[in-house]
Amino acid sequence: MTLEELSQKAHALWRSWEEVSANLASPEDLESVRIKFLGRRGMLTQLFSALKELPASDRAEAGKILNVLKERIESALAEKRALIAAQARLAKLARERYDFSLPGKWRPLGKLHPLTQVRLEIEEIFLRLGFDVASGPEIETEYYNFEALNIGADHPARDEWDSFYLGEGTLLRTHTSPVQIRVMRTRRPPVRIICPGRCFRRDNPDATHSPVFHQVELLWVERGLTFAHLKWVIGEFVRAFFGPGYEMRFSADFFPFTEPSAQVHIRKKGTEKWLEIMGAGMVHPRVLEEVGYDPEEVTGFAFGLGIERMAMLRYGIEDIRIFWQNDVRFLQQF
Ligand code: YSA
Repeated sequence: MTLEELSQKAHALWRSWEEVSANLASPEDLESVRIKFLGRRGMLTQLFSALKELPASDRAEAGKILNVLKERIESALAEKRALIAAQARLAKLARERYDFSLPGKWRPLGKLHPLTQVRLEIEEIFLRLGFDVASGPEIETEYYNFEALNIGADHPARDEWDSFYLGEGTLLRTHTSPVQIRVMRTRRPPVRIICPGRCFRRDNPDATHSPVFHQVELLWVERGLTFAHLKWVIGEFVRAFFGPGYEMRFSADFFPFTEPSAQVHIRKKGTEKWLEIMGAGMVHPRVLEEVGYDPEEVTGFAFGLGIERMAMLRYGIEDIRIFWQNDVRFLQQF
């Protein structure tokens, strides 16, 4: 082959490139054309192989021509590639165009149940006062639910906690007080805990009673605690939770596991009805002895607070049963 012939073939190749490249529309087209011209057996590669057939004096000139041709094809390919990608992006945007005038899909926001909100708020108040949060099982033994709390098998007070028995000395706990025992058996004084949890009693449902309800137990055992400390803690708590618009009333009560014992009622100022929110008292010396504490050395106080009752007073709810009805119109208000 002569230099003249090679130069003509190079021109022909460029013209054929121009023809083909006008119709490229996809990345796949681009790739097949690239292979056809620049691939290992492509047209331009074959021309490069023909260089060796030229007289040595012409090879440098011929090589220059082919290199220029190669660069032009490569840069034309790159331009085409960018163009095709841009067209594809535009087409995608056109397909995905949003119509902002269409009405949206309404998805209701979930919220915490009012009882959960109240429980969290109570926990927060006592965490601030330096109490830990403890927990215990809902299925209890008679020992923890009654006996360790000084309520023997034939103690008349057992009738007050009409229980759901599960057999073999187990029952659904009737109050959160058994957690006091579990905590005291594993810790040495000073002990300062609260324990929120569900309780179960065979109480007939009415406006203020539910067979399943929530309590928060509080227990503080330390050297030198008196009933005055108990009254102070309850007073601080009630003020923090309800604010100034409520009144509190202490009255005497009886629990086998506290001596003296009290109950606390709350009412909204300017209303008639008092609502009992908790039972409380100084931990009975027999209970302290039962867990291996020395009642001569430490004293303690405790209470069991009804969460539903707290929520009823806070939100002016007259009937406890509404908490369990899952009526969205009610729940949405909190
Ligand atoms: C007393 C002394 C202590 O040292 C420690 C705890 C206690 C409280 C005791 N364990 C107890 O359960 N007392 S109680 O039967 O009077 O219940 C305490 C509170 O739980 C009540 O004031 C009330 O707010 C709530 N409660 C009781 N039964 C309920 C109920 N709430 C809704 N439905 C029920 N059936």
